[in-house]
Amino acid sequence: MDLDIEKISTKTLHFTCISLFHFNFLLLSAVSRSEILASLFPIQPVAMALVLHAGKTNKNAFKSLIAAEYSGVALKLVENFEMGVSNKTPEFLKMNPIGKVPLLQTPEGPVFESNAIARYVSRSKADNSLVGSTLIDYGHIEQWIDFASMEIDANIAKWFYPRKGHGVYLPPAEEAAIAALKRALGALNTHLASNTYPGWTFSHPC
Ligand SMILES: N[C@@H](CCC(=O)N[C@@H](CS)C(=O)NCC(=O)O)C(=O)O
Repeated sequence: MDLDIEKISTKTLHFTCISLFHFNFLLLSAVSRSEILASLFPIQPVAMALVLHAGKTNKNAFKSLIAAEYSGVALKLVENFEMGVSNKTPEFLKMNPIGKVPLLQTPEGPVFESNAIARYVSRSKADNSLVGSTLIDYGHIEQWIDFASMEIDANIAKWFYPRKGHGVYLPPAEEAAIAALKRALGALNTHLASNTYPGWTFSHPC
């Protein structure tokens, strides 16, 4: 994959962002059992459907929706969500005091932060191969989740949002974000040259 950052349009950027989260969770798929995790945290499968508060196109909500799809976990989006309205009601703020989405409603109470929600959803299924089964699996899973969030998503956001008018546009700041993103994608490119998926060779979980 040859990278020409200058040629990437904002549409492509948005797509890249979404794909990265997809990829982020695909990489969880290669391992077979979660024995160590299960012994550390004996988890009861969640019987009731989980409800996710977010708009239908929220990239951060895709993380847990994809994890749920791969895991066969029942997760439904709340109906009639309206950004800036639904997430500012007193009921919502009681569940997430910062008033941001996604937010997950579980039988045991709410969970916010998209990565935490994706982990919760994946772990809500007993023996889920998505969550890894050894210490090094967990290290790799956390490594790529953090990498996607901090090295890729954060730099895309610094580039994308000012261009969309959400934030002050400063050319040197944009240049720095592009350079950092290019570095991260370069590292990912190097890794993918000899690995099918970032942590290990992908095998279908079913
Ligand atoms: N770190 C949070 C970021 C959440 C976030 O920034 N959500 C945005 C939408 S993508 C939001 O709810 N914004 C509304 C607001 O700032 O009031 C996560 O990963 O869940």
